[in-house]
Amino acid sequence: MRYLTAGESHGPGLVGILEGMPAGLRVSSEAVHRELARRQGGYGRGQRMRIEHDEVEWLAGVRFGETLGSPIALLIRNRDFERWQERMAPQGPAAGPPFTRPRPGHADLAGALKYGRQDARDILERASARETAMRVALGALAKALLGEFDIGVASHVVALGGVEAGPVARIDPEAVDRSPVRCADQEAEARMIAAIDAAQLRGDTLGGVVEVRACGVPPGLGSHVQWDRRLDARLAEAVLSVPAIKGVEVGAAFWAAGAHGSDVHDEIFHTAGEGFTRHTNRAGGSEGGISNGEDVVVRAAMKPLSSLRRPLRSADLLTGEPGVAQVERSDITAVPAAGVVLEAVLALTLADLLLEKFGGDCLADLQAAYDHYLGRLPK
Ligand code: EPS
Repeated sequence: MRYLTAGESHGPGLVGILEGMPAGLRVSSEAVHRELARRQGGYGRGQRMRIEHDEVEWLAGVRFGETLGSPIALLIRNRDFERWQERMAPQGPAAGPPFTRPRPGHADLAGALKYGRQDARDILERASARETAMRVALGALAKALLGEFDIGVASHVVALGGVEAGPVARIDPEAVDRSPVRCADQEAEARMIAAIDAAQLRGDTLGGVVEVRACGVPPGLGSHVQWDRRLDARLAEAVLSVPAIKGVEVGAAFWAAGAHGSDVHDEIFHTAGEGFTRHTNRAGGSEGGISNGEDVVVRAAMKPLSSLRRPLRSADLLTGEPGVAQVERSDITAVPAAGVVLEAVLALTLADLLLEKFGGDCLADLQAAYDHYLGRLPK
């Protein structure tokens, strides 16, 4: 399964194509819209989320609420385009002042140099995190497929603006979604909100760390036999493909790097009828690049957003003249929303790995292969 997206932040809309989804999966607008609404929330978002009300239009690949096996094409219109029609017109004369003082940390400068553009808006419109709306829509379809196999994906914020949440044994997804910062630790939540308020007053932005977990993942997704089939590699690629994510951790990797092997590795037990079990999951559900039947646990580090109301020093793209970066409207933090995006990309990756192992052009074939495999695993 693979997907592509297109669309500029203030252009007419976002387009997504998902190829390889088996036929016969029930997919609903409600399920997609629920995910899109989750992504639009979170304390610390800016004005833009009051303008948008993301909804999909089904363009291809679905009939009467069921996938056809053909590529699925979706459209999300940008409501803000109404105000940007001249400045983002696909045809006609150039309008609006160019964006020439690049923001440190954004794609503005590197992209303008690479693509030979005189106006960094040609870059920043696509480098915008607006694009993640479509990934969440496609991810909702991947979640629907995983749901048929009782695989669920959830996330929570474990750090924001330097405030760390205490450990949680199980994520209650509904409680997390009720939290304005999507944090399971209420005491930390209050301090995160205070940190966002303080950053707003300073005209600054905040990053953080999000944990994403997939439960119900069978042993056997990914493979040790080739570098690009390793589960850890596939997870890392997906996570790092999300804008502003600069770091990834599978399981307790950074702690494990400083610990003894005897304290790190998850001992193996066997119970008749249940099969192999673990009492710990420091490996994050992956050993040798293969899922081991435990929850897949990934953490992502998000840098603070690079659009600052109190800008950093920069130099003009066309003249080199020193000054400060151009100010663009933005969010103070998008860490809570990033959790929803990370769920989507993890779901898309796991759905892809599921199809890689079990194949199937229609859901019934996939289910038969899956059941046969589970039946042959020792109990
Ligand atoms: C973004 C800047 C803000 C965010 C936007 C990402 O938009 P605007 O420039 O219109 O105020 O709100 O995020 C979204 C639109 C979204 O849907 O998440 C940026 O520069 O990356």
